[in-house]
Formats: sequence, C-alpha cells, structure tokens
Amino acid sequence: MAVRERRRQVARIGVVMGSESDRPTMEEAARVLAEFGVPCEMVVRSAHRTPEATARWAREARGRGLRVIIAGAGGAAHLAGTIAAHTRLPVLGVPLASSPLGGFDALLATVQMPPGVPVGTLGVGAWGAKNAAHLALRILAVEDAALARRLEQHAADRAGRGARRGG
Ligand code: C2R
Repeated sequence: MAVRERRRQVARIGVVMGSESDRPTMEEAARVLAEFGVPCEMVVRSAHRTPEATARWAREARGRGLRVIIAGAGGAAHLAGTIAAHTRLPVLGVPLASSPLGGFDALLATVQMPPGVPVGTLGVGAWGAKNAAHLALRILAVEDAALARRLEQHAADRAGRGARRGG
C-alpha cells in the first residue's frame, strides 16, 4: 500500500493508555498495527485522573471511525472497563505491570467485568499489547478481505521461518 494512501486512511483502531509512562509498552501494539498498514489513534486518558475526558473520548470513538479499542493500564486498571461502559465498540484490555504488584492487580481489575460490559482481556505487558493488536486486526479482517489476506500471508511467512519467534 502506498504511503500517501495509508496517510489518508481514517484510524480504525484506538489505542488508549492510562499514563504517558505506559507508552513504551503500548507502542508495541502500535508497531504491530503499523506492520499491517493499519493506522491507529493513540491517546492518554485516565478513568481516575481525567474521567470526563475519558468518557467523552469513548463516546465519540465510533463517530470518528474507530472500530476496535485497545486500552492499557496498570495498577487499579479501571480504564478499559470505563471505556467499555461508554461505547459499544469492542474493547481489548491490556493489563500493565507498572505497580509493585507486577501486573496481577491490573489483570484482575481488567478481566473481571460484570456481565454485559465485556472487556476482552489480553496478557500482561508487552505480550498483551502485541496480541491486542493482532486480535484487533483479526476483528477488522472479518469485514476487510484485503487485511484478512495480509494476516494469512503473515501467518504463512511465520510458519516458513519455523515459528522461531513471535511478533
Ligand atoms: P503514572 O506513571 O502516571 O503515575 O501512572 C497507569 O496506566 C499507569 O500504569 C501509574 C499507572 O497508573 C495507571 N492508571 C490507571 C488509570 N489511570 C492511570 N490504571 C485508569 O484509569 O485505570
């Protein structure tokens, strides 16, 4: 895909994180999306520190063109759940290992949502960020045949390399 064409694309995936300090880990998700030529909108919002702005961002997400949201936060990670309360887009949660509890706190806070307000929760840290991006791409690929072909090609290439490392 030509670079110019890619620039004109509307972001279909939103990557939101609880703090600027989460950015290095959440960049892993953005890197995977970039590898597949799918642009994302990347922002910092906090259910705790900027609750109004977080709710607004989530409510307006679909109208801006987003189709899947990836939300990463550490500690008492209420961000993904709060986003899921304000939008009916699929929300993928990435628990981050930023607190002294090493991410187990964020995992429980993200995964154990009440029925009817789902957050699809990935693994802790960089693995989760990468897999959130891969899962978001698979969700988009349900309706995007060109992207589905790129995912198939990627899987075939990886198999060809002997699955020595992930991505
Ligand atoms: P600072 O480094 O800014 O003190 O943040 C962030 O995701 C970060 O990992 C420390 C940690 O606090 C988390 N945080 C949340 C939320 N907002 C910030 N879990 C939230 O809304 O859930």
